[in-house]
Amino acid sequence: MGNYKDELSDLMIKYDFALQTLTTELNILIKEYEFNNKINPVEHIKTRIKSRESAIRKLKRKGYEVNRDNLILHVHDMVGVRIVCSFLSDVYDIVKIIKNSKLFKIKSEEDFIKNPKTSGYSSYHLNILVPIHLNGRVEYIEAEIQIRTMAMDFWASLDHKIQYKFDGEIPEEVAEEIYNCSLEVKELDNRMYNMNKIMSKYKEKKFV
Ligand code: 0O2
Repeated sequence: MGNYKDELSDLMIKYDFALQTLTTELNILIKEYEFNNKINPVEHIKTRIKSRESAIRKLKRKGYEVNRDNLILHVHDMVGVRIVCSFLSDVYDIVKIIKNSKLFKIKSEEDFIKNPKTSGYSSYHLNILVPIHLNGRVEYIEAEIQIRTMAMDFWASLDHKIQYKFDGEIPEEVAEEIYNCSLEVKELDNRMYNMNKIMSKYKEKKFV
């Protein structure tokens, strides 16, 4: 394991460079959007590099041997960004501006809002490739961006705590209850979305 950790040192530096590039580009894209549209779609952004220990756990959970190649191939969220928005419509606007960025390449995307996971988890996932400049050449590093509303974020952090508490073996009645909560989160997001539409109608009137 000691050797494996040493092997990973250069990778961890690349992840760090990718996260810095990604964060800078995201901040620019979001500021530009705010300037053009006079709204603040983002509540907060969280970034992290997945720890080596967590990456090893993920590889084992997926049934892969723990080595550098498998980490690059099968752990897609070593570099992770979570963008938390106020309203559902903001989530899709943020997805659009990221997909329009000239800097990133889009690797894959999954809309767990339209198609939630069986747990009830919902969020929009974009897996992108971020260019980093190293020793005079460009290398692309994968990163996962999760975009969700505050209500979805509240649900996901609670669910994460529950999964941790039961070590993934969640009792049936708890799983059922957390799933039911996800339906209420969905309902709340829809109500907030409609309320926001009504509010913008009033805002328009005020400025006419
Ligand atoms: P952590 O601790 O948040 O980093 P992939 O990354 O695509 O190789 P996976 O698990 O097949 O791995 O992909 P998926 O399903 O897109 O999940 C990636 C991340 O989404 C997870 O990372 C979680 O952050 C989040 N996620 C997915 N499903 C759930 C869920 O049911 N509940 C919660 N709370 N979060 C979820 P990690 O590494 O599992 O966890």
